[in-house]
Amino acid sequence: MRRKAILITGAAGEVGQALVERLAENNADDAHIISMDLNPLPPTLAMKVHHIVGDILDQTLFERLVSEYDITHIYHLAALLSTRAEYSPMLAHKVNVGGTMQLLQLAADQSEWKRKPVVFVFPSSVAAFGMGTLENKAQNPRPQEWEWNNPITMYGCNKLYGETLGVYYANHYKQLAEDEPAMLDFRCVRFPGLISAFTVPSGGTSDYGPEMLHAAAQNKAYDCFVRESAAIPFMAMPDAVESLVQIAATPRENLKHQIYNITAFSLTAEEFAAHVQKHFPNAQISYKPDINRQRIIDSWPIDMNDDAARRDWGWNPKYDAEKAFSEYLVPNIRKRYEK
Ligand code: AKB
Repeated sequence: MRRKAILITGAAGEVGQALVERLAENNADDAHIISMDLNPLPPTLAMKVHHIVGDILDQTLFERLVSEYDITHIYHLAALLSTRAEYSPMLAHKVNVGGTMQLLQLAADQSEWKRKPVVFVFPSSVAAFGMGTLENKAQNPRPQEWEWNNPITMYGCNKLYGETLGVYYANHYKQLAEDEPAMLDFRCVRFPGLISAFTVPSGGTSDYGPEMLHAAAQNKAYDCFVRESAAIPFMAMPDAVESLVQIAATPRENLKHQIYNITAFSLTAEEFAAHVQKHFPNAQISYKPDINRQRIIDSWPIDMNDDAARRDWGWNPKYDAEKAFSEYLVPNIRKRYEK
């Protein structure tokens, strides 16, 4: 019999590393964890899971995997982020759309073969929104999932299409009769900008927040690439990881939707800097807006309406801004750079 396994793609990225750590410590079914990325995992993590250095576009790799393992859950995290994707739109489309399609097809085939849906967890992003103008942004601070879906970045377009493909595979692929089991069980959260104490992001546009903080902890001056008043939603990494685990574990019948906004707190760049300066009073932060990255941040909402996630599966972030800085980010970042 094939061994039960959880597959995590993009495992060497920021969310990936935190999720690997979390699931290696505790996953309800004690399933085998297979992580995959183009890059190796840090050695302390690699020893906890079965890590494969490989490309999500490599079909033969997946054929081998499913011949050995019964994949019950897929956390598909691999993606090029918003700033990076603007520089390489073809590659972004290939990875973000082609990779998602490849994984969805694999999940659908496995679900059909086993006659039991594979749980497919897909992190989407605040980048799926596009507010059009700063006036719209100010007047509509908490869009619902289906509102303002007009992304202006390749990454945002890719994420929105990934969501649509997930819903298609789950609900419509092969035009199932009503009594047939679903092809796969697609569950998606839209993340705000994420902030980790242990990793520094790269290639994203919300990166100015974490970059500012990590720079201050290392006594380095920081030029923020957006203006003081730029506002978007954020979340501390432990909450992001818990949300993925939590939505995966929620009984299907409780989920009234397949796509959920989730968020924790919203800050302007200036408010973010004030939190940083409260803990690192010598932090040198100045503002040198980059016109292209500023445009991206201006297109994202100030906040997101996550009422549905709170109602359907009990989403409730542990960290508001105050607590995120004082209890998670600052103590761990201090330790990290003291070393
Ligand atoms: C990015 O900035 O591209 C990401 C995101 C908000 O999805 N951090």
